[in-house]
Amino acid sequence: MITNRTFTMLKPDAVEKGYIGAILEKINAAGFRIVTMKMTQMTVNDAENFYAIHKERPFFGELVEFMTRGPIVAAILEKENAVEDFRALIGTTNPAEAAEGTIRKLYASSMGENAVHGSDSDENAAIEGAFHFSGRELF
Ligand code: 3AN
Repeated sequence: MITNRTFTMLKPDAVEKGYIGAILEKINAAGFRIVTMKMTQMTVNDAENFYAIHKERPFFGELVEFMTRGPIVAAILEKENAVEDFRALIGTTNPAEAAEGTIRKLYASSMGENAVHGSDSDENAAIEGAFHFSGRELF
């Protein structure tokens, strides 16, 4: 099923560096509506569950440590073709290869600390959004 929603997290590196406002501005300017948003911090258990798909990858431990080291901003975003358009707005996983003007090009420092998450499919957008938000928190 194609939906018009995606899920994002502004990761601990972006929050630590004070980039929340600048990144939200890019998201707004690209035409996304913020359906819901909150600042929260994932526990180790949360991060292991959220990234369970990467469990066997060599960087899994590093990823969990990074994602739990400080607060994140979680949000559900709405726009036509949301998943694909948001992936284009954030740029490639490796910020060194990201296109000019993308959020990762502007604000990320490495493959691991890449400032922002964007769901890779409509199915995962729904799963990831439900991980962080209850029905009462959707506006
Ligand atoms: P994306 O976030 O672009 O969808 P994925 O799904 O391949 O990338 O990886 C999920 C997260 O795992 C990335 N956002 C990044 O934080 C981390 N990650 C991916 N590849 C590496 C790597 N080679 N070394 C360290 N961390 C990585």
